[in-house]
Amino acid sequence: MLQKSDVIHQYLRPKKAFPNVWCPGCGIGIVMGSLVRAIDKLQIARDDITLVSGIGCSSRLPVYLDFNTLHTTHGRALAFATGVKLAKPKMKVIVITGDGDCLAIGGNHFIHAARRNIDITTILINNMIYGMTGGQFSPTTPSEAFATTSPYGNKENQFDIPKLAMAAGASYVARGTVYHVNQLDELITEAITKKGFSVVEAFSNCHTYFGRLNRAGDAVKMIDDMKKNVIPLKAAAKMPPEKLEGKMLTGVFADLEKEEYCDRYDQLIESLKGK
Ligand SMILES: Cc1ncc(C[n+]2csc(CCOP(=O)(O)OP(=O)(O)O)c2C)c(N)n1
Ligand code: SF4
Repeated sequence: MLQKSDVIHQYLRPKKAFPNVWCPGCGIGIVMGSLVRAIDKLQIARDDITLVSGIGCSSRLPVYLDFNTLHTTHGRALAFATGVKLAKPKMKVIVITGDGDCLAIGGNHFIHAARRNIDITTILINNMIYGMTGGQFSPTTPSEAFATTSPYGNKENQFDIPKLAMAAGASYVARGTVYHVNQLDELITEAITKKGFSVVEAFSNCHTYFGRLNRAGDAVKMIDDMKKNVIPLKAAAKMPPEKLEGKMLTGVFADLEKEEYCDRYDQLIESLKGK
């Protein structure tokens, strides 16, 4: 029987795509493992899955996996994914995106995909910086944090991804980290099975840029800090606000039953037949 850690090898494109571009210790590979284990657990046929990404270190992920894959332009993964889903409503469409890709240039697509509640799963890898282009600040870079474009500290406020996704209309919203791998596997599994727009924020480390510029340490230190700074939502509900200061909450923020966009579109077509 395959070990849990070996499952991923069945789904790689070893000859075509390797060696990979990621820095040693980057958390994006951990997210890739979680995604593959979720798909393997659900036993979805490869041909029934399309992975769509934009541009960025996070967005390289689908390149290494043997599914239908679309590596598109920066920020536009959700726009392409919407097209795929409308053309092939039975397809499981999964978007892999970074905080810059999804929330800066792609922010418009993100809120409107959530507003429509279209049946797409978005895995948003949040490393709080633009990794691929050398460490510019992104919409999730904390206030006063350093980036190559904020040498005196970032003067903008950061998005809270779960709150943004919920306010915009997503039906499933969760946050996990690359330290809490078993939980991340479960969140991604639930998101894929959920009908409607589902979002999993996967908090990850970019030690090469965020870590170095903010003296947050190497990959091991940054991942270890996730263990120390994270509180599960259920535990947080019983804690006083002062104990939650500076902590990150993880778990399922929303799991709602809402009408889905492709279904509404089908109903419209049905109602117009013969008219
Ligand atoms: C239209 C356009 N604008 C800008 C870029 C340059 N660019 C490539 S990746 C990237 C940022 C990636 O950051 P993020 O999405 O957070 O992913 P990460 O690399 O951190 O995983 C940018 C600005 C581009 N390729 N195309
Ligand atoms: S630059 Fe950062 S996000 Fe990109 S591969 Fe390296 S550690 Fe990962």
